[in-house]
Amino acid sequence: MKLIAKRLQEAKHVVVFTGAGVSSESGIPTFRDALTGLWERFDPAQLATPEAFRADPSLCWGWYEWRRQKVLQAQPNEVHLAIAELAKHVSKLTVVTQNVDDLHERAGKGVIHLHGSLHSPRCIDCGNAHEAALPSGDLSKHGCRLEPPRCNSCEGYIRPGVVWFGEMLPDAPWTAGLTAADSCDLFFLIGTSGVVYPAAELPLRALGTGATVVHINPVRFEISSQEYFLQGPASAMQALTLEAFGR
Ligand code: BJW
Ligand code: ZN
Repeated sequence: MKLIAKRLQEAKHVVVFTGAGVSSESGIPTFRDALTGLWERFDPAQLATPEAFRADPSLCWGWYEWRRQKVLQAQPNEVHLAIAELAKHVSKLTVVTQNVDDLHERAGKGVIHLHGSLHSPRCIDCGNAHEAALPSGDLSKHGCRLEPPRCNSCEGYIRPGVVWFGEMLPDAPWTAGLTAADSCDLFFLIGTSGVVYPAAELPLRALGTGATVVHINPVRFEISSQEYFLQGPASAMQALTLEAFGR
């Protein structure tokens, strides 16, 4: 902790790269954790691909609206807040997230969304943005079907504004993520299983340009043999910020 706190004090550009583990303490389920992960109960191929949406729009839309409602009811946790606080202490902080919630923003720090957002639905046919109304219908349990709204321009179905498997990451966030990873001197990887590409390339890019990479996760696994590993929940980020900068 002391060594990493010192690197934090000296860093010119810090990148924080987050995954579902960071929002788990706000009550948002991760994807792959045993027993609690979203995909313990649902097959991603049935919900998180464009083919799945076209095959059963109501099942897919109902699942995403259930998740969007959960996010709207959730609050940023101490990790989101610690990351926002860190921005006040370092010369430059870029937050890159795979998360599709808005908890970093609500904690006060703008982020690069690699995998889109639950809050920016669009037409599956013409791509027009659709204003997200408050979720409605019976969303009491997950697995409920809900007919998606229709596009005002072409009558196509409205889809969630997230990036599904087999889809390209949106250009601007992906390029911004690469630029940040290539130009930082300290890179934190927090609460992600690191199995989804191309996002999982970012810590390796940072290592490749000589940055210090710090991995925080309750479950130990390596992304290379060169990163520092802090085993434990994402709240280690709060402890690090305190250690480096005090209150
Ligand atoms: C805590 C904690 C606490 C818990 N504190 N930590 C074969 C090889 C390589 C690649 C591929 C392949 N086959 C297919 C691909 C490509 C594919 C891919 O990567 N697949 C792999 C899974 C194999 N990628 C794509 O398709 C991407 N596009 C692409 O490649 O385009 C090019 C292309 C185009 C056309 C054809 C082919 C290629 C797009 C990927 C989009 C991913 N989208 C999702 C769903 C978003 C929508 C939704 O929300 O439903 O994004 S997948 C899902 O995983 C979601 C997440 O952002 C992403 C990452 O998950 P994350 O955040 O890591 O969560 P978990 O649950 O995995 O991990 C949580 C971690 O937290 C765990 O480690 C816990 O221990 C930890 N934790 N509590 C700290 N308190
Ligand atoms: Zn349309």
